[in-house]
Amino acid sequence: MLNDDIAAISTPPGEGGIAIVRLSGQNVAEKISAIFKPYNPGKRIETRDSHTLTLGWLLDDEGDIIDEVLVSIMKAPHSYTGENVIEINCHGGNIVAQRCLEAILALDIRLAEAGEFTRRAFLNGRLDISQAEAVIEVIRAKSEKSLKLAIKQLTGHNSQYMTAIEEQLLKVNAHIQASIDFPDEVGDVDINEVSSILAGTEEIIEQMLEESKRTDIYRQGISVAIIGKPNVGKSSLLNALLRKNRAIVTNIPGTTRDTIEEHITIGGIPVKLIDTAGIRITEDMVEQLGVKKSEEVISEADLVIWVLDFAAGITEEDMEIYNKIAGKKRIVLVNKEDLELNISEAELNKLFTGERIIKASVKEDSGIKNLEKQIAEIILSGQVKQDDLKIMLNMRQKSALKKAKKHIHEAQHIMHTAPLDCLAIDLELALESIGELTGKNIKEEVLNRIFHDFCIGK
Ligand SMILES: Nc1nc2c(ncn2[C@@H]2O[C@H](COP(=O)(O)OP(=O)(O)O)[C@@H](O)[C@H]2O)c(=O)[nH]1
Ligand SMILES: [Mg+2]
Repeated sequence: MLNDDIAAISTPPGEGGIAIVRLSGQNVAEKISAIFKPYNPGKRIETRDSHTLTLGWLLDDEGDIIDEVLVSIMKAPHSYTGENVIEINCHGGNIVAQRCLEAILALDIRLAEAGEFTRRAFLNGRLDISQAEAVIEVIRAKSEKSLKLAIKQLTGHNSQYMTAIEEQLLKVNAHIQASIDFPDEVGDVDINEVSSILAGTEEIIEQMLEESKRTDIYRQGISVAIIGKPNVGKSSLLNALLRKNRAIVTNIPGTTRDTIEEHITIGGIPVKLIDTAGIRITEDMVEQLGVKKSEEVISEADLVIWVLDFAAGITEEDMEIYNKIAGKKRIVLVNKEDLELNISEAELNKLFTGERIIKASVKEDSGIKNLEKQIAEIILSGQVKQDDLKIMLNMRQKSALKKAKKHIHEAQHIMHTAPLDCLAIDLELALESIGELTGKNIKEEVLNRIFHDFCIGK
């Protein structure tokens, strides 16, 4: 039911300076007046101008004060949802926002579903679908770069591309349909022109998909596992990269028994850093489980930092781990270079020809900067300068673009041999897929899926 009045707490739970309860719908101003008592009795909410603030008390159904609140009103169509919107700023305690919401829900105002405010913004034409999806990208951005890309998308950047592609396809399609329907008046289709337009659109889609592979790294991040035998300095390395003491470090082998995950950004890339239990044969049951988990982490990691210990030398245990990381992207970090070196340059070169080897002392903070640099280098493999990035796509967008590309490709393939009707079918299918991205042809269930990903109150 569109246009009924809805409300939800828009700020996260927990203590904070303020919390915001947001309301949207035709009659929210009149309804809220029943429980909002402005300090200045002349400033009843339903009589206030759009985009004004009013201070006062919010009351419960017995007339008792719940909180001192500041109420803003944004009237349709100049609001986030395009409807009348009211935002109540109350104190940010655990209970107070909840009490305000309860009082509001007693006014024949329904609790909003997840993403319902943004969904209304879309349905009322305030945002197109790509912009609506950008809202969640902004909220979930894991790095400055992915935030920048999300903001770009929010300003309608992706939509421009999608609309341009759609326009080209519509143009070709109209031409072909006309030739099918009115062969005498319209004449033959200029196959070469159609071919070049289709090739152009296919090329643009191809570029967008290619670029999205690179931006994916900034959007989703990567996981980096720190592995090695016990006591080589894995947890110390985790702490050094985090710049805080997260993991327990001792000189007792087998200290880290479980995996520890933390998030950082390296060179603008969101990185999930995983410290693992040292891998070794052990009788200890808990440690055995840790070792097993370490092996799983290796298989899932995008990149492995394998830590060796200069002082301990290279042992059979090390070489067993080396076998486990065959085929993984990896960096060999030889730690504790401040101690007596029991691994020689020659030995390293001989055993690990072609590997990226970094010498470090976590204790003395040497080699860490180099490690960070190399992580970024491996992940980006020299692909792009950050500023070149323009397009970020989520799974849904990618899959719709791929479908469109497939049909455009097919159309080009059959165009010289098959009748125009067949060409028209492929074009229709391509347009259908692009329509999912411009929002012109988006199904209810797809909308449900998009907005259910949002939080309540957004
Ligand atoms: N001398 C020296 N000791 C280190 C270095 N890095 C770590 N250690 C020590 O090595 C021991 C094991 O470190 P830890 O990080 O717990 O190793 P893990 O078992 O691989 O996680 C601790 O006593 C650390 O203080 C280093 O670069 N130089
Ligand atoms: Mg450890």
